[in-house]
Amino acid sequence: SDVLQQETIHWSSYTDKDLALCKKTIRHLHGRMNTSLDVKATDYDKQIVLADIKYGGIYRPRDCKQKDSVAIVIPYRDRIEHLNILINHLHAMLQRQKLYYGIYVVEMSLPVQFNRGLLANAGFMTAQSIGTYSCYIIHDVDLLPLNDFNEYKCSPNNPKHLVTKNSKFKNDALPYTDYIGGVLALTTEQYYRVNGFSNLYFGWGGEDDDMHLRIKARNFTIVRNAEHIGVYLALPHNGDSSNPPNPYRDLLLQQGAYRMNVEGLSSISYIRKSLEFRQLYTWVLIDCVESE
Ligand code: UDH
Ligand code: NGS
Repeated sequence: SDVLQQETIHWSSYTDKDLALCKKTIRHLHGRMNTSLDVKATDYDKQIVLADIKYGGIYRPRDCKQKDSVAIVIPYRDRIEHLNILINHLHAMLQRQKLYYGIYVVEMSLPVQFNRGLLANAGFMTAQSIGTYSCYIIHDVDLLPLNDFNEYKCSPNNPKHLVTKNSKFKNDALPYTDYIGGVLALTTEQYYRVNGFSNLYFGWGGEDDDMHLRIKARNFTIVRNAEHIGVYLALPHNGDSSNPPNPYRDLLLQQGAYRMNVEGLSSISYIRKSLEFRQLYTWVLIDCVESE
């Protein structure tokens, strides 16, 4: 099997101390890609350099050194086609961007309702314990970045919403100014400052707006790239019957800013049931437990 079970990764096998820092270069980039809706994971297989990806989906460029490291965290349940397409697409793009990155897919066991914020927090904690990343990108499984000038890095001063256009919305336009759904990048420090996501949003909706409240309460603003850069293709899917709209989301949001100091990353309660370093990503399975 391609699954390697181990608790630590042997970082010592990387020796990049003699390399020069990676420079931002557009030489390797494609710009706007013409990915269509009938995209398949195999469309990307030939573009990624498998030999350079460590088990767990961790990659470092060979020819230069990156001082930042990025963890892509994908809250996930039952979307295997999307996952395969996204993972292949991301490896191809992130390698062209010469980033030092790892990909973490975080899943929660049934029958508990899906909780994107809690999964993001669990992914953050797991990745932090494995690789002490400097930047975290919380990523929907069904969104493909179409312009590789959309660099998967954090902004040092403010959280960055990497989405400027999304094909799921009318005219691809973001639905409201404060919308930060889909793909959001926070430095490790920013993630701690806002106390992560709320863990209380079970079912669909609101956890991203709650995160926006937290960001605002800490006097951060949201930054975005120019409109033609953060372009995403939304892979079509039916509504998930297992992820119905959360009837409490408006109520939760009303008290969001008051709760943020005590509820979030600091209060998360879960059991890690599995950790697998798969060939193209690290897979984490958690069980929710009631917090006291
Ligand atoms: N996700 C899963 N599996 C699920 C639910 C959510 O993997 O069953 C993850 C996945 O990363 C997804 C993200 O959570 O990209 C966001 O969930 P979503 O794609 O279901 O949300 P979206 O807003 O669609 O794209 C929701 C359709 C139902 C809307 C009902 C409210 N009017
Ligand atoms: C808002 C939701 C957000 C969601 C956004 C876009 O209404 O969580 O719509 O949804 N907020 C609340 O429900 C409080 S979408 O059109 O992508 O399904 O991200």
